[in-house]
Amino acid sequence: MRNLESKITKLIIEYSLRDWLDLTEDVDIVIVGAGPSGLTAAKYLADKGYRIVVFERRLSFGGGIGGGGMLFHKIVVEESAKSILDDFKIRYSKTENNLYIVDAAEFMAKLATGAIDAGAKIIHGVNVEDVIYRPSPLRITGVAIQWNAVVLSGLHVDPIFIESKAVVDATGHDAEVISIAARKIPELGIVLKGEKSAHAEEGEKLVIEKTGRVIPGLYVTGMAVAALHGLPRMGPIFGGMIISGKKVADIIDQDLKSGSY
Ligand code: 48H
Repeated sequence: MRNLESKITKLIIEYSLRDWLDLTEDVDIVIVGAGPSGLTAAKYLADKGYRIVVFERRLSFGGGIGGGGMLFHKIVVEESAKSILDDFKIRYSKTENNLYIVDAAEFMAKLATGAIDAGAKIIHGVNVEDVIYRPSPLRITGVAIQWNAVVLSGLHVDPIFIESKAVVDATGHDAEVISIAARKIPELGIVLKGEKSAHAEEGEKLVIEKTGRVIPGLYVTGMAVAALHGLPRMGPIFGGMIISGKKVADIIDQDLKSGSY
């Protein structure tokens, strides 16, 4: 080995490939999207000992968190999600309405740190462009992935595959994974209703209520729940997102333990 440049290159390729080789045989759950719901699900599932990979197409964490509310750098969280803020050591100011004000940058940084510290692997710049399915019994068994840089380039390059026991659509407003599965595997019978206009209380309540398994092997959390079930949006209040992430983690855990996933 000659110069430092060569050593840098060798180490990056060698250690990245080690991780990628692990992903070909060692993933329990693929989470698509490193927004609030995906990161929360990643932490609680990793805490339970599952091998988690989060694929995020951007080179950042937090999804819609960073924009706060119309770029004002705070977001709001309800009392019901306080224990999750505490689990992630996220600081807040409590207001008289039992609403908590959180700094957007701290929220996304600590959600990501919590997921990573629990053992979840987060890989940036990777776009999930399709799912893997098996017909009998009909179920989702993993994802097809592509570098997002390739997607943005418009080049025709085939994806590679990552298998898992469960795939979580945490892609936000467009419910991208479910939308692909609905379009390309019509026998799944998935109908995406599309998100409704704002009704914050209803949106928060129903997103949590409808979080869960869509079809065997495929789960939904966060705003993707609203897109799937036709639920109202809620604006920059995030209790529903993180409670939904925790709930999907609990449901997947139950399903995997009972073998009914
Ligand atoms: C890889 C992908 C893909 C893909 C998307 O939008 P998010 O923040 O999602 P949630 O549901 O965790 O949180 C929603 C919240 O941020 C929000 O927008 C709210 C509460 N809105 C209310 C309102 O009224 O507007 O994060 C999703 C992440 C993003 O980082 C995407 O880049 C990523 O998923 N992503 N990554 N492959 N196919 N699709």
